[in-house]
Amino acid sequence: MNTVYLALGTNIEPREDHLNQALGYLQNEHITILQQSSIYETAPVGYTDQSDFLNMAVKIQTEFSPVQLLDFCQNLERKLGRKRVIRFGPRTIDLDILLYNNENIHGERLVIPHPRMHERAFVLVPLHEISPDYIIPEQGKSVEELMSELPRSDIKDVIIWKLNESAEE
Ligand code: PH2
Ligand code: MG
Ligand code: MG
Repeated sequence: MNTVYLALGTNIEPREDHLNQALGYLQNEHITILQQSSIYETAPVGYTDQSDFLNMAVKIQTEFSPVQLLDFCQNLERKLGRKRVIRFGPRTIDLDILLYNNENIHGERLVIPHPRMHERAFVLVPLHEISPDYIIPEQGKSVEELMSELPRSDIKDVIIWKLNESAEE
């Protein structure tokens, strides 16, 4: 069994429905959701002329290989109506594989750890809620350390939108 962290994002309404639908499909005979963060509202990063996102992180267990999981996630993105129009642009749902066990993967289709995760508050803040001490391979730093290196202004743009009470154990 493999332990994997995923990041979910959406900025097309109904945003919460898109997250809930994705979570529903992620719970299946090949994948078990172990933990999920609160839902955060976040200012768009990169391409800024678009609506605010809802973002969250989930910890799953799966028998899928990295590429099988990527195929699954991309199919799910299509099922939920994602159209790839602008890179970094608006989306009904984005499912990114952040971490796969402690592996470093540099494939044609997949780079793990996700190459931009360490600089993105909308990824690190939700991930920190469920796994602050996880050491990110490649960086050799914990989620907590990476988060503390981000500009304060980035962290301020990530606000709890719906608290998940069960995330804090
Ligand atoms: N995803 C992007 C680009 N910018 N900004 C926020 N706040 N949240 C995202 O999920 C996001 C983004 C590309 O995947
Ligand atoms: Mg993404
Ligand atoms: Mg993506």
